[in-house]
Amino acid sequence: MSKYTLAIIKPDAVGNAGAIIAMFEKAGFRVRAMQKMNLSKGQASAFYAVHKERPFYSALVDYMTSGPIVPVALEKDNAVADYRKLIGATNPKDAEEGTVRAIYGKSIEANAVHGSDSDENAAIETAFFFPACELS
Ligand code: FUP
Repeated sequence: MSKYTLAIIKPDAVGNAGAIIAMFEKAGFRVRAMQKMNLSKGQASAFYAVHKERPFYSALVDYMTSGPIVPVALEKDNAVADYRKLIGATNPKDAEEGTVRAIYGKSIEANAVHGSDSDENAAIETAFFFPACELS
């Protein structure tokens, strides 16, 4: 069971970063590392490399480089599963009421936040943004 997960507040939701981080904290997550930054095309392509054969890949890379993002390393018991429950379904239209994506998501692409989908990816994705951060 993972203790950490990697959240990213995406470009369209950065204006609501404070409210979204408050939702994380209210749900029991602790912020272990956080930054506001701009991704280069190369960084965004590398981060989403698992999707490179998908039709939405280049639009997703463009979107993720369209403005600043806020990656956040979060800590909680059962972090990966609990965080995915808190953010809701990928498409905000399908996300349960009260979830982050239901409240702040605008479309399947501009869906407010990213979340790691496994313990293994949580470790890889956290190291991508916070290589110097000791999380264990
Ligand atoms: P999730 O794990 O919920 O973030 O969803 P996926 O890993 O399936 O998708 C990663 C990102 O690709 C989504 F956050 C948004 C984007 N995406 C699209 O733009 N179009 C799609 O049809 C599916 C996903």
